[in-house]
Amino acid sequence: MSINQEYLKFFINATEQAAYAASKYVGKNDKIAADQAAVDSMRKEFNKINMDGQIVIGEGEMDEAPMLYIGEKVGNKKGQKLDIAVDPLEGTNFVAKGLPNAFSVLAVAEHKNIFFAPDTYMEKIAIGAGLPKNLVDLDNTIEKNISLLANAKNTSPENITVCILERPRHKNFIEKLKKMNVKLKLISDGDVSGVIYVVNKNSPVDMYLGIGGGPEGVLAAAALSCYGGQIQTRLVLTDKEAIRAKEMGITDLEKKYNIEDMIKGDVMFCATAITDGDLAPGIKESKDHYEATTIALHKSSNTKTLTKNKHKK
Ligand code: VTB
Repeated sequence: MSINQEYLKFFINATEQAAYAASKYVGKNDKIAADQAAVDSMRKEFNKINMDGQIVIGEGEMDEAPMLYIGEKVGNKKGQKLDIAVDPLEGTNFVAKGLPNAFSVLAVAEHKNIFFAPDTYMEKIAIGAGLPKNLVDLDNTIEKNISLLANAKNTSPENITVCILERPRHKNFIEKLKKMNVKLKLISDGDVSGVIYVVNKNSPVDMYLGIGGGPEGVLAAAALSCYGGQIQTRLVLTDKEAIRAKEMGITDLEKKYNIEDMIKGDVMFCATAITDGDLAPGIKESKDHYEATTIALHKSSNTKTLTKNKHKK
């Protein structure tokens, strides 16, 4: 089975409406209001869609998030049974501070085909398309992964660019990468985009590396499954989170997840830029309209587009 292609335009519309709602808060230094606006708007659009949808990655668990919580049913229950992962505002800091690279993001698969990732940290390593399968591995040293990738690309480490979140937890990684003379793209937030850079022709990134959010890891895996790149991940759990993960049915807490472990079968992925970014221009407003640009992917129909749409305000 695949996801009916008709759905793509409705999901594009959902991230575009959410992106527009969040765009009202660009530079307003209010992360919570921006996120809330995106969530409200995305949820409203979902409930207009002919689908029997369920949120599997969302704003949190039912008791902590009133909207788009994990397990929430969305849609009018009449169409296909779909599981949806959402990050209505990926990069709340970017919107609050008026910085580039904020997106509204979602991924869709058929029921039971998205990994129920708990909202914890996750180790990630991602590389682009057209490389040998399982080339790099989270258990290799960083030096080994870089040299494997450089060899496969017929180049040397100084020509390899690695994207990584600039965080104290990555100090060691960053020092080792500098020693190898690798080029760095240090990002302050937004590792869904960080991972997508590895398959983006305009952004010269060869590898994404480091620890970021688990839900963001699954969303990025959805995008890579459409583009053909590779990502391997592993949950990073505190003792309390480990107990919760077990309750959620995860038996092997050390498991390394590849794309097929995180997202199976057919996939749709939409990411609408809120502020201008490396992957797409942000929301542009005129008096009566706004224009949104969305990365729209559908695996089974091999759709990989950057679509621009005009909406009435
Ligand atoms: C990560 C990353 C996200 O926030 O979750 C990060 O995956 C949070 O990391 O893309 P810290 O706790 O170190 O801030 C983002 O950058 C934005 O949501």
